[in-house]
Amino acid sequence: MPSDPALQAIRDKVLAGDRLTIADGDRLFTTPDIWTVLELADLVRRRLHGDRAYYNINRHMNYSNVCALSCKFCEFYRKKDDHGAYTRDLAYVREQARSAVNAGATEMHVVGGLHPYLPWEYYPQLVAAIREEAHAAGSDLHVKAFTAVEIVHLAKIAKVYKHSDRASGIRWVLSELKAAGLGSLPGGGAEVFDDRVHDEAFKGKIRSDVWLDVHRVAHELGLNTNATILYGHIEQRHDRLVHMEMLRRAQDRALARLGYTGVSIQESGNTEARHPGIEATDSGHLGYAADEGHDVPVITLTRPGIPLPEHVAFGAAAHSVSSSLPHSVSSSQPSSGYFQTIIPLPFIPDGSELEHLPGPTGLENLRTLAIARLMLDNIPHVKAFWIMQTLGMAQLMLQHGADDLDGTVVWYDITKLPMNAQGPSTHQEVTVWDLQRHIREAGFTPVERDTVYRKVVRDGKQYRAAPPF
Ligand code: V47
Repeated sequence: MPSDPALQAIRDKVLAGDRLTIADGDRLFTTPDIWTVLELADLVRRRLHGDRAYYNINRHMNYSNVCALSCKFCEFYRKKDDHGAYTRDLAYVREQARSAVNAGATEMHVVGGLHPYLPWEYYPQLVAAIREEAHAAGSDLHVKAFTAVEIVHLAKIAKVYKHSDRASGIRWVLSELKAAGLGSLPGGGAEVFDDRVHDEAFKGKIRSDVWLDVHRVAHELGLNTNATILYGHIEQRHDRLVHMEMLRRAQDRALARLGYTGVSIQESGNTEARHPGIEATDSGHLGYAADEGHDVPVITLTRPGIPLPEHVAFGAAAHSVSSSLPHSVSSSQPSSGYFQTIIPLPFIPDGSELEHLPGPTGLENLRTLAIARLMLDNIPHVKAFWIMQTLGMAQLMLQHGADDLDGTVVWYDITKLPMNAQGPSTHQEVTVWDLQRHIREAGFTPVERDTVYRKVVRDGKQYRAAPPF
């Protein structure tokens, strides 16, 4: 029984697996009864994933920190002649791929700034180089690369981007990268889907409509993608909910495209019931293509007793990726075209133009992640990215909505560790043993996954992905 009576109706909805509205989300953000919020998120998380908590062995690689943009929240970017600016050549990329394979990694997460001078050809070559090196070393490495704003940048430098028909240029770029071996898109660059916040904090970046277009086209091409929300800076809590609603609607569309119409649709001819949340947006517009019509069914994955659809069930797409190397160098690991994971990213002010802001507190981080689990009832995974949340907080998050920690990472350059005695450090590595220790201590069973959430089975240095259950 919640100590805040206003949470009772929300609790009933969560127990029944009904979709929450933005107004419900507002209440979850303002209630003093945070423990009920956290408990409900845990309930949903366990419904989806039981006591499993996922991690992967991965490497993050930034090909360049040179960026044409100057986003206020960003500490990563440099101008071409700035001290510390770097751009990696393909020899470096190959060396990183070899070292990742030697360490048993299954994933290379690759992002960079919007480089003003690198030619288009560099990017497919980069993807192919990683794939080739991994194969030459007798292994497979999933390339999860390029945020939506980078994809648009690539379409511009490849001279295929038309404002009148941006989807076709985006499709061309993604198809070329997929042919080179791209396996999925990371969730970065979404920030907060709000025009006011966009114009104040990251004006040069693409807006929500374009970000969502890139992900839609990726889904149409059969690539899975992730989504982030960067919170705790100049946005309002309500903005976070609108962001989640926009993602939720995009995911309804992606799942409907994959043929899910009957999972748990809230049957109603009433638009508000089919898309609860629309009524609660202040501006009355959600700013992207989903506004074109509300004919897409609501598809929740979190109803009790309803098995996850085949594509999103953990391990369902499994097949061997061991030394027999069933994939050609260019073909990527199987994906199917939807949002896999939401990753709430707490704003870390250090070194950015918004350094004067305090950044979110621990409880705010917990609450935001729990609300993401509750609102995003059609996105299977919630990641507590330990690099930004810290491993200690990530443990608490596993108990309140998160099911995934990301991976071993090693070098991370977007946000740096401020507490290193030598100054800010990009070396942020944990061992598999340490990840597992944190997961076990939080009361969960550690499960190594690959990028598309198949269980990884290891045999010495070889690994394969297999259905676990
Ligand atoms: O896009 C930039 C954010 C993102 C700051 O897809 C900041 O699996 C906090 O997207 N404080 C990059 N955040 C990270 C990212 C990510 C990380 C892990 C896994 C996945 C995935 C994606 O970091 C950027 C931006 O939104 N960011 N500066 C900052 N000062």
